[in-house]
Amino acid sequence: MAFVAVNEVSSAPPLAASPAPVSPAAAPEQTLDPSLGLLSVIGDLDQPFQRLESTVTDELALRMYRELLRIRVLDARMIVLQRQGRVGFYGACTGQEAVPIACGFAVAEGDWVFPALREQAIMLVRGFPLTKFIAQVFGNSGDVLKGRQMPSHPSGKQVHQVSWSSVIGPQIPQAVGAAWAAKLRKKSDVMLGFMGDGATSEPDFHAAMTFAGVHKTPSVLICQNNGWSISVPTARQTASQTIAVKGHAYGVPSVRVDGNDALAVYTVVHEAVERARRGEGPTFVECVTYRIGAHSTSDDPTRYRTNEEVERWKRRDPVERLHKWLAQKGLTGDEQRAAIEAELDAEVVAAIKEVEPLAAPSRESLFDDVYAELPWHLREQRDELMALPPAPSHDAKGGH
Ligand SMILES: Cc1ncc(C[n+]2csc(CCOP(=O)(O)OP(=O)(O)O)c2C)c(N)n1
Ligand SMILES: [Mg+2]
Repeated sequence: MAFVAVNEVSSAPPLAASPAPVSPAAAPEQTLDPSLGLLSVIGDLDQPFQRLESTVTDELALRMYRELLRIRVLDARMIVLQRQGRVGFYGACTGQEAVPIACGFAVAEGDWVFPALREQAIMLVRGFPLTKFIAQVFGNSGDVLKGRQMPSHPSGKQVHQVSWSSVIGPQIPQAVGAAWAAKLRKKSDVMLGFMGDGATSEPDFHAAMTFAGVHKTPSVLICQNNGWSISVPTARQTASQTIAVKGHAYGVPSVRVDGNDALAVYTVVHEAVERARRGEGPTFVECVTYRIGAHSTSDDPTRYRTNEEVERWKRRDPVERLHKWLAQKGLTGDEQRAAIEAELDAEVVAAIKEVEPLAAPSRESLFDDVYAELPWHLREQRDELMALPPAPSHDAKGGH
């Protein structure tokens, strides 16, 4: 691949939760295997990295900045709703926002997204309405999925995004299968398949990578390595030097990128998407990042990781780093940021107000969308259900 990278290193020690990167002992200017180093545009890292030339325009960087701020505001509001018992569950991507946001901009309209657990924001970047997104978390009649999915498991046909996968792994072969179908049908659509570091221990990872390599599918497989699989550190998932390097065994070109650098993620993923579209096959991308919050609203991360580790990663915050980069170019400032955040927060609050009072999905709708014509036994069940008195009001309890 055409990634131009030179080695850089600062004197600070590497971040502990990240798999040990290859020390760039080689002279500057020498290009390393991109699956072993760490490609970064913004740089400013306390560990060795290779400088990547950005393909992001200032205008695109500002659009990404706004989306990063939006998902952070939205996640914070959703967690409050869950803590107040107004929704049952929410899975935030706090600390990992750069990956979904940059990927949302790297794909074209016809491409499909097969998310894992932390990429739901891609659908917002691609134009899915905020109110419908929030209605899915409430699971009420404003939800396009009619309340049938777990809260925070949205999908949107109109923005080509399937549901996030709480089951770890199956979305990877699904993405590759869909890519193969696109190739057989001679379409130019590219499939993005996401996974966490934990998912790379699943047989589905092996199946998907094998198939992608053999059939040269137009797929980009992206691992968000956030250092943890709930309470299991990445070092207990694999003894491999990096996750990206595994791609070589499958014949899939692989890249390891600074996942907290939206500019780097966009540059790498956009090139991989366009490569796939040109018929040059799949790419495997490891994005090195960190989950600042809990695994989900059902998790207490203080039981398995130290505050010190969290604080170290907060210094690599993807929102702060892009803010600083833009501010240095005179493209934003603290006041501008505060104004955007206030505007986005008002939008989120207004959307919650609009959506929360909506009624639960109608009981009758339970029987829709499976059969073109309802079989007799389901007709009987529906009639029996509809003859019952209305159900007590919806309550938000539930976990995951
Ligand atoms: C097949 C399967 N095994 C176990 C689980 C329980 N589980 C839910 S999330 C998770 C951790 C996933 O870690 P990772 O893939 O690194 O993603 P992350 O949560 O860090 O984004 C596990 C083990 C599951 N949902 N499905
Ligand atoms: Mg993980």
